[in-house]
Amino acid sequence: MSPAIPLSASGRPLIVGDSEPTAPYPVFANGLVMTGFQRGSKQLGIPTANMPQEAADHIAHAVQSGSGIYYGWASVGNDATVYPMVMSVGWNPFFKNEKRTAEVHIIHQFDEDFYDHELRIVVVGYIRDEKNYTSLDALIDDIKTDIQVAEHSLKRPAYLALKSDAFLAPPPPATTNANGTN
Ligand code: ADP
Ligand code: RBF
Ligand code: MG
Repeated sequence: MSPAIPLSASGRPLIVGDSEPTAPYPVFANGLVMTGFQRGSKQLGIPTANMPQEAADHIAHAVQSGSGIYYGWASVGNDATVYPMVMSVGWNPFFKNEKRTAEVHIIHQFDEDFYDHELRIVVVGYIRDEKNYTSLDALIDDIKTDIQVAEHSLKRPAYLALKSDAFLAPPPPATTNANGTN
């Protein structure tokens, strides 16, 4: 028998999906970080880097259900460091958005914002459907559990392997020609 799947305090399974990513994952996307709705996600401790519309639409079409909560790996700008991430794709029923968004919360404390920097992501799996909530606290609690789910689920070897995918490497520095004139 395989060992029992650990549960969150709220009773959700902390490991989701198969032992390795299955189609359509992994899904790759990149784009420059946009300004979002400035709803104070940052003040709530859960800043989300918003993908440009084309990237959001690409992700929504590539992942299994068009909207939902997903997890994977992310890197930013010229930095090669790869971090775990959780992502919300959809219309945020709690806030009644009119456009589809893909918002990435990187599981790392950054010293500075990175608007306009390139965000590269590898989506490795699905966590849950988007929900509507009666309180902001309930939404925040679920996001905190999503973070735990991502951390646990990414430890499996086939998921960990994608952390070193070449797609997440920053673009090579601009080269200069032999006499340095370009
Ligand atoms: P917005 O409504 O503009 O998306 P947020 O409150 O969601 O504002 O903050 C998002 C911004 O915070 C990101 O665009 C990024 O520049 C910055 N940021 C800092 N730390 C993180 C993080 N760990 N994950 C995602 N974004 C972060
Ligand atoms: N918004 C919703 O309306 N329903 C959700 O179920 C939901 N889940 C989320 C899960 C994660 C991991 C993240 C990062 C965001 C989620 N959001 C959800 C989006 C949230 O409403 C948005 O980030 C707000 O801007 C938070 O203030
Ligand atoms: Mg945001």
